[in-house]
Amino acid sequence: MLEDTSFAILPENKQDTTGKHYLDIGNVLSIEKQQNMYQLTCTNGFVTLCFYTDAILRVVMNPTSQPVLDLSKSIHVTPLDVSVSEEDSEAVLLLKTKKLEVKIEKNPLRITVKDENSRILVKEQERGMAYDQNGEIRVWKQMEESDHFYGFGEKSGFLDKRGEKYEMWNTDVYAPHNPETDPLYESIPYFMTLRNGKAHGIFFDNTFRTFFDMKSEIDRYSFSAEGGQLDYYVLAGPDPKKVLEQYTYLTGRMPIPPKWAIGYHQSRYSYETEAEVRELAANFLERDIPVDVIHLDIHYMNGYRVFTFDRDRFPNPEKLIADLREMGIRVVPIVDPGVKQDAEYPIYQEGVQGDNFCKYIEGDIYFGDVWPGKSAFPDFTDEKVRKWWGEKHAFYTDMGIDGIWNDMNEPAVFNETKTMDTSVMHRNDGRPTTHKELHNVYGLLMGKATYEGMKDQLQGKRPFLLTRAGYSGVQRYAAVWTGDNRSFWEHLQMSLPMVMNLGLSGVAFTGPDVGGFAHDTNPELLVRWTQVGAFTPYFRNHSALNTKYQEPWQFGEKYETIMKNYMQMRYEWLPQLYSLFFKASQTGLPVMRPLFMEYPDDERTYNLNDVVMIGDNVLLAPILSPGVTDRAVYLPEGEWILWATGETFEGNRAHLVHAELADLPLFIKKGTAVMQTKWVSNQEKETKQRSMHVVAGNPGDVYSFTYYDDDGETFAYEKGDYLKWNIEIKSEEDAIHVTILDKEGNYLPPYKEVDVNLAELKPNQNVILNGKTYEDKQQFKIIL
Ligand code: MIG
Repeated sequence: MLEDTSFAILPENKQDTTGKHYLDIGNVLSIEKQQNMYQLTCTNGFVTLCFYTDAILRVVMNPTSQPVLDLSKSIHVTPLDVSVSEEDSEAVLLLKTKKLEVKIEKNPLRITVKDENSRILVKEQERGMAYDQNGEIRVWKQMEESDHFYGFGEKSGFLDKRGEKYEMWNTDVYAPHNPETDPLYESIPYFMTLRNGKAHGIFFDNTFRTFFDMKSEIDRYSFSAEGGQLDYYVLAGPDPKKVLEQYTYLTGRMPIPPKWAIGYHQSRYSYETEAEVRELAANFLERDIPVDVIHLDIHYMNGYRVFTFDRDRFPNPEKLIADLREMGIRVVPIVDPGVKQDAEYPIYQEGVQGDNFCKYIEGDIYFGDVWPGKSAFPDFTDEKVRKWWGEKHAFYTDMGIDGIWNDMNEPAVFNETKTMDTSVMHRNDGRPTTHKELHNVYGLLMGKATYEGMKDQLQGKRPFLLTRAGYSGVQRYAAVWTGDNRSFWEHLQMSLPMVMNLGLSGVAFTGPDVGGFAHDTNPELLVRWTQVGAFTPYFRNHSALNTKYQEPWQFGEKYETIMKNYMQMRYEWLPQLYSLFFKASQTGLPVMRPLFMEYPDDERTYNLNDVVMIGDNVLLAPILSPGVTDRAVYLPEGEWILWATGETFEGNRAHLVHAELADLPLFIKKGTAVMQTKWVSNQEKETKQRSMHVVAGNPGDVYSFTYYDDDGETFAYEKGDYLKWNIEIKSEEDAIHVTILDKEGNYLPPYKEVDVNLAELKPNQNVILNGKTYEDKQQFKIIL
């Protein structure tokens, strides 16, 4: 293709970075206050401002008419009643809430937003809001020397996005996933700025193709879209956690996942027959290697028709699913959006007869080539179609399936543009508009249809959904895997910043294909990747057609033993991970996170790509290169205990840590605790044992955390059937206090006690549990 040659850098392709061809919004001519909205009429357009909370400001610019405020596909809250003080003068309108100070300069319109301490969050100078005659809209903001940028959803490359330029346009990228490969499958037009240890966020809620440019100019960044309104939210922070809470307040948080979904998933494109799947499952059981899910990729279908099984390959899927369930394993099948054009295929018939497919304005169905050949695509922008699609999932749930894998939902189409014709006219719940406008939300809305449909069918059980494409808010419906990576060490390395930035973008439940999808894996890479996978929020090993098989036993016993050990470790850590997922469902905070989230004042964490945190007290420094058994590990302030050996490492500096192939450098912060269980067997995953591992700290250390548990598979927690403990660990000169500050919920777990193990206790220190001193300090129990 021509783009792959030097033709791509033709002189005519030079882009205008000066912004000269844009028309500025101009001066403010009048301001009208309507309820909680400030409506500005300007020389060249209209702008509305509105506070959603004390800490969240929305700004909307429309070049030609009053802004339309209810178009969002991801905002699921309405503005609160925020009290705003106003100071109006000829040149400036000043608006103040408890958390924000908004300065609106009128000639021309320039907006500066400060926080309660008069710290500047966003500021417009020479350039502000503007647009061009093709409908592109754009805004520039001042960029400080100390700004670091994070988020942007699913992007390759390093953690800190300063100096990058990104495009949001959901795209199926089989290869390559290079640091500059952009866009990928997800579009999350949101980012967080860290400036001198304080953070604020911007959510640019525009579903057209959008751009974020932190590269072209030294003191300005900008964001723009190919069409629509300039509609964005400023989130006040002031720290990374608060920004994320604010962002997920707007776009929603993940539901508590079923426990089985946070276990290990085994996948391949494809396990092609029932016999193969049975053998696979038997292997896991015989070898006592944990697995919760086996995925069925496209070969299970009859001619790639969704909602069918190929009965030659899978003669009795119902029985297969039931038998696997006995073994403690679930089946998750893939479901793509493309519906094969086939007059004899019921789904196609219903789709045509019910008028459920995407169409051109003239009324013809849009067809594109995907796996089944010529296919039609459900119009998920329509409530009626979403319901239809959701109900169709009874086909799977009736068989005992409670998880679905959505792929190709960018939507991917085998053609030059890789997707649907942008002139396709979506119904959009009564407000018809083009695919150009709704492309980026096609996957999100398919996810909504699928998740809600599954939830209805499952009658009280939690569905699991995995998706490739999405938009802001995707966390409400699905986990996200990072698509078609390769079995390269570079892709193992890149998976960490990718997962961290997805987490910083509100999507806590993510992970890469462990072992790598395309290309052939090798035992060393697979082992190192499995060590990381054991701690990524989503843990699935997946590989492509014609590549080496990469199940944990494929490379012999030596490697199998190591991988099995880490996979069992995943299950030992599930009580801790589950509590963190619970937190994510409440606050939006990610399970795997960058160090700066916990240590925003520590500059050395700002672009740290190879060390990650699990929650706020566990740190992972995996080996990410071949042949390496020693690596530098930067540890933030505090003292850190190497999990495997109990050795103490001082924080605020780097250490050289040794790790043989069997070793994973995992640290826990002194003075904190984690919850654990024991691995029993695949059939007995709901274990009857719980323990709390406490590491005594230094005098004065106080740590509090939440332990959460419930039945792990129903929505009974909504009615109070859960267990929630807020626990405090306090270290003193002569005692360690373990105190359950409060208990909540009616859930009666299968365990009746929690074993408490204490590490790092000094001989003169007592252990005081809920105010009572214990004799046997090493081993004692909390009775439920
Ligand atoms: O590459 O369904 O990303 O996980 O195995 C074509 C086959 C389509 C892409 C997915 C991959 C999956 C594959 N799919």
